[in-house]
Amino acid sequence: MTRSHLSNATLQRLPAAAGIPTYDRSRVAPGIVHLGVGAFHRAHQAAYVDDCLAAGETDWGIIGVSLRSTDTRDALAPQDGLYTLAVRSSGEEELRVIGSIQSMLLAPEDPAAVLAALIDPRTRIVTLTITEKAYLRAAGGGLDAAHPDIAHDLANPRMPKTAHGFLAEALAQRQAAGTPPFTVLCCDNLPANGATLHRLLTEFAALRDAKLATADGTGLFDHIAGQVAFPSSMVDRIVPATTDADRARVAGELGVDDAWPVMTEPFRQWVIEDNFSAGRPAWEKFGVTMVGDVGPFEDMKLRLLNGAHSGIAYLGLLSGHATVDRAFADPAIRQFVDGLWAEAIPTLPEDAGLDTTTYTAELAERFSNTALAHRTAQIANDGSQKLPQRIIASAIECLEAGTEFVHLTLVVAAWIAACAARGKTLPETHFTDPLDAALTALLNQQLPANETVTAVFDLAGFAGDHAERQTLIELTAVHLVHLQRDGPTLAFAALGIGDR
Ligand code: CS2
Repeated sequence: MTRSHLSNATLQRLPAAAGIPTYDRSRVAPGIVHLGVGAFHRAHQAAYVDDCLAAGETDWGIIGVSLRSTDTRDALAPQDGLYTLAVRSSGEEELRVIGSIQSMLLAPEDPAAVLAALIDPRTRIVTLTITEKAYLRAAGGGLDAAHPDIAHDLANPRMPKTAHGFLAEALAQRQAAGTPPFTVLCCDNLPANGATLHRLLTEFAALRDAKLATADGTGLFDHIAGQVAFPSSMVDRIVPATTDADRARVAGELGVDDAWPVMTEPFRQWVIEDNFSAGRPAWEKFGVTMVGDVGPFEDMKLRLLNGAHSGIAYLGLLSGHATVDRAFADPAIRQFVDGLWAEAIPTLPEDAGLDTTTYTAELAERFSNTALAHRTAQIANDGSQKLPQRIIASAIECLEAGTEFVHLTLVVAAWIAACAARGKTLPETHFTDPLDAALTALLNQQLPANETVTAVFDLAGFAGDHAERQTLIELTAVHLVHLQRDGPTLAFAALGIGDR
């Protein structure tokens, strides 16, 4: 007998232990369009919005947009946008069905429908979690104008592929129709994420204005530069990829199938700059921190949580640990993370009221959550896009301040060594990176460590043309020599991290 699936029709049949939307979903009006409906969005922003809807703020429903893959739409459309959020801590699991995603659109299939949602005057906020690489930054940090998708979007403004193309066309159409612009709320792990997206989008708009010959002072560039709000935000919740075992367990609990339940931890945090031009939900009632400047929170999260995550991922993979909790239980890696935090903490502003002692203690607990089984290979993806804000930024600040460090550069060396280990001690596609083709070609040459690191810095644009770039390269190369000679054991020993 096939089991029925999660949908509006089966909601009321779910066991009492599973939380379900307590509001009338048919009365919810759309107010947010979200680009990039991955598991992270569904565990984070969509859950906060679900709280708002339940509290009666019913005009902030979410229209979800997938920019590339069909998976989420295929899973959620037959379920009326419903899915289960499984909040897991060691020994406990709490299930909650989230109802805030009203509909799902697939950009490659129907770009016109996505644009229609974006220009709908009811859409007052556009949120994004499209991952670091989808911002299409060139090695120097500016917009990668040579990227084929950017060229495509400039040539076909009404059939865009990229987030930049969609946002630009929608903002242009709203401007032409006299509809006020939506607020663009970036929720990706980029430094100054709102300001970064603002800069990239104005670069895109300038190219577009030039192409459409509207650079007459009334073009899109001026509109986006002057009229559109881009608050920065810090988002935090650990969301491991869902496994088939998770699907089976959740279906067993609910008594109906859910094609794609989302796994997460109890902790969640969202800090947002309070700069919304067209209104916003009263998120502060549901645990969101609204601030004037999110910078210190973002840096703390990127450098302490994500920086440690990348270190745990690459050193964990090289040490044979498949999950974060197992890697973190390895005394050498645990000690390494403490050393990394000790180097990164002084780079954070002292006067911003950050409590790094409590924060790192909380992180240690979160990384030890055995119920999450957060795979090191998942975090290892896209290192070239992640390391600049997680690791390189701290290292540069240490160099500028004249403080010594050794742990930060070991993360960079471990990334390079883990890339080189693919197809050897690690499966070929264990994790991927947008620079894989060039990286693999380079690593296959088996150059001396110093040359390898220099070439990797060139490829990924690490440290740009910073005066201290060469020092960073040399410090990284020393670790790479150790890793190549005898794996993490020797690299740790060189840091004084003891027998394992
Ligand atoms: C992780 C993040 O995959 C990764 O790179 O470091 O996804 C991390 O789990 C989240 O940022 C936590 O908020």
